Amino acid sequence: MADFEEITDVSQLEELESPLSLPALEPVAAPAPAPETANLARRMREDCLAITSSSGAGHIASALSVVDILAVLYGSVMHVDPQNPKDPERDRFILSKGHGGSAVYAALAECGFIDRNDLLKNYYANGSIYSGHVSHAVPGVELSTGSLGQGLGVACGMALAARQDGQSWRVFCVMGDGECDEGSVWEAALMASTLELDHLVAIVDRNGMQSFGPTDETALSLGSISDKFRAFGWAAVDCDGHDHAALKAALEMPHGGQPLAVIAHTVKGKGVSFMEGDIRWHYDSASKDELRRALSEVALQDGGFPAGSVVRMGERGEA
Ligand SMILES: Cc1ncc(C[n+]2csc(CCOP(=O)(O)OP(=O)(O)O)c2C)c(N)n1
Ligand SMILES: [Mg+2]
Repeated sequence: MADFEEITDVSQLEELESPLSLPALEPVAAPAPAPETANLARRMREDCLAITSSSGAGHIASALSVVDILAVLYGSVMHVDPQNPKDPERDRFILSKGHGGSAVYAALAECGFIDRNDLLKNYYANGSIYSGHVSHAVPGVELSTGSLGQGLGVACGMALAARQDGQSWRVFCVMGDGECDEGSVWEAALMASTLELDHLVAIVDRNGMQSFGPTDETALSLGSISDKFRAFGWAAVDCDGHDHAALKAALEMPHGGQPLAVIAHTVKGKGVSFMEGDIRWHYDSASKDELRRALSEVALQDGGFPAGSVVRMGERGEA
């Protein structure tokens, strides 16, 4: 017979004897099942926080912003094999906003491409393959990036190669919204629609911030990015970038004959309350105390985030 202090599960309450008179348990609606990738995202957040904090590296908020996008891609959309990272038939992934590289390493570690302990020990160390901006020296990484605006052009070349070789693999390219200020992004976007690169999916991490503040106040005004891609001849869709079911549906949307742009509305620093939307965390990394607080919040996130937890750009009064 369990004592009240030993109760760890609601079902054990029935085993309790009086004199404790407990109120009848109200029937509650069953929670929506957690998407299979929510657990992966939680582990990735923990890895990103740990490696950036222990090494003193920056860009943790940029990594947390894309964790859910990468968890859905690696966990349920892309065809990739950790045992065979160079499989010629694999889908290709490019993180064009290379400063968020810790999120890619975390995905690769959690999916078995690289050794997690090796990553935890050597991230950002002198001579290590795990540089802060993502490096193709790491198994599973297709392209080193960091100079913004380069990834989409390379992704176009890959998608063209897939089609010319009669292959069915796809290319996924994640860009930042601040990165979309680069003219080279729009030159590549025009090329993709001109060549009808339907193997290509661009994902924009629309967190509304870049390095020094909000995108529209500190740099160029972006307005509706999906409207811009449509005007450039792409299929385009907006979605909540932390809702895994919405992301999966958007990434798998039929887009016959055209490249697809998914505008994922996100929160920079998502998952750690004191990092969300605070520009400090573009460059800063968590102290030991801050890391402890952050990890304790993330530990509770196995079920993912409720749908609609992101304020859409249009609702903030932007076009
Ligand atoms: C060509 C180029 N210009 C400037 C930078 C410096 N820089 C690094 S991150 C960053 C902001 C990027 O913002 P965004 O693309 O929105 O990514 P986020 O950090 O919000 O994920 C800038 C300007 C760079 N890396 N490359
Ligand atoms: Mg941004």
